[in-house]
Amino acid sequence: RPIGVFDSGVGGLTVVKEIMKQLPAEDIVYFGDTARVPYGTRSRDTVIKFTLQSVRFLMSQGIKAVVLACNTASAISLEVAQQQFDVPILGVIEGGAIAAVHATKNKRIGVIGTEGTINSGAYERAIKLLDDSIETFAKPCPLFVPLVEEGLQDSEIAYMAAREYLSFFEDTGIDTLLMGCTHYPLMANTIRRAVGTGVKLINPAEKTALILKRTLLQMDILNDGAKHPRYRYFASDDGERFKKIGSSFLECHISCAS
Ligand code: DGN
Repeated sequence: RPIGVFDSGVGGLTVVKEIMKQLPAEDIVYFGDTARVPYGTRSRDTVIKFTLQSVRFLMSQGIKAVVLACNTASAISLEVAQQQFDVPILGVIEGGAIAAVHATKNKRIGVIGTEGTINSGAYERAIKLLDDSIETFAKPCPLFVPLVEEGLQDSEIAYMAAREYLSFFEDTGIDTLLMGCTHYPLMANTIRRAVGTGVKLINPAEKTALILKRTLLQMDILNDGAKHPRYRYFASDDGERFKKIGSSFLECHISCAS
């Protein structure tokens, strides 16, 4: 049975990429809610409603586990989703927090994400739970998502936006910056240019894929046999745009059903 991956749009493919790398034998069904993206600025209740509907769709595809690749959906609706469905459901917050706590030496971590993710305080809570002596500093960077979707992640406009948002961290002394949004790892070069090379950048997807692997292994449902996995992509709107942006995110051509 496949792993279901859900995102508000195309960004979750950065998480799919990590899952493909670390669990190369697993089939994947991806659902991007492109008709209703972005989730980042929506209310709590709406994000929960959209997430549950999307997971229900993935369940209809016979999946054995779900990854909420969307940081906003993970931050707001993970617990509710876990209560509603009887397959393991993972978000990306835990993995991101663990990786950041491991990476920091001076116990000062910055967090960036959508407004929904930052306002939820989910990353700060997860970090404090692991080590309450760590100080966190959080800043929403809403322009990064459209910049990446337009393919402008390495442009001067992106650099200006990064300088504007990330100057917030200048006097905080952070040594680690958690990229708490699916799209931000694709902008890592520009983010690094803006914060300097002394700050470690964390992509939550890497640790999330490892946690997924461990979970499947513990439940004895990890597929480590045949290496010809099947990947299927669904979007709730406009398969063409999903295909175009998704193919560049995954660095390979994909097709999509809507
Ligand atoms: N996938 C969303 C996230 O990781 O928070 C970003 C896109 C959005 O819904 N704004």
